[in-house]
Amino acid sequence: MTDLTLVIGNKNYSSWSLRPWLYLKHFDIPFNEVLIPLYSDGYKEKILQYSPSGKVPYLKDGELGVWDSLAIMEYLAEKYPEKKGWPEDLKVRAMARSVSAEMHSGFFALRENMPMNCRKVFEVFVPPENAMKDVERIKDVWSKNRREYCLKGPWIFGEFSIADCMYAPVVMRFHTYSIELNELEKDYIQTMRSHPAIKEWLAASNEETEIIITSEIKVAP
Ligand SMILES: N[C@@H](CCC(=O)N[C@@H](CS)C(=O)NCC(=O)O)C(=O)O
Repeated sequence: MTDLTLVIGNKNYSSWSLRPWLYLKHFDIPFNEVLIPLYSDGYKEKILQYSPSGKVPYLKDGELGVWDSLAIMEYLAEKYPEKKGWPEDLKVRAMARSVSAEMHSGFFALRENMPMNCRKVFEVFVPPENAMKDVERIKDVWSKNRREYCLKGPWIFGEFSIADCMYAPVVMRFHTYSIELNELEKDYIQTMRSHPAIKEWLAASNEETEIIITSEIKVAP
């Protein structure tokens, strides 16, 4: 029995939903899940029954509602401090917050040109120049921090943190669009894709039948 309900979109496509879902699963926090297929008939009204923003993800904790993926994880990190959502060290925590905020407020070309589509793999895909800049910046974030914190664990800052949840959808995108990676980046993708929760998410994505056409049509240039 739990008071927590997470409202999410399609697992195949909803990148923002994946973030707090992974957080809850990774830290074994029990929750109910409500999935509203995005862009299906009446989907907006259904979301608005929960979230004033009209967007997913949305977390209901009893009478309290929290929306926006990062705000939800911040709330969960405070509600369950023993789960350590952020790195313990002040400086590492500042870096984890910086890369999380950078992801939350940027990378628009990547989002636009490489939508999350967990089921799909485009074997030949050359991102447009502006999206490629985003890809390179993300690879820098992963490689630099993986080098620095590798002794502490396999995640961006060693131990699993909110930063990994923020970048999980990019892992899916890099796989879908067959982005060239160095060994450190490949290891990170492998770590994320072998996480039991991610395997569960991917298996559920494969079972979904809804198609969001704007996330499907990508022609390799
Ligand atoms: N900044 C928000 C973005 C939420 C968002 O854009 N969610 C998308 C789904 S991935 C959505 O609800 N789209 C439906 C719509 O805009 O009508 C967050 O981090 O939660």
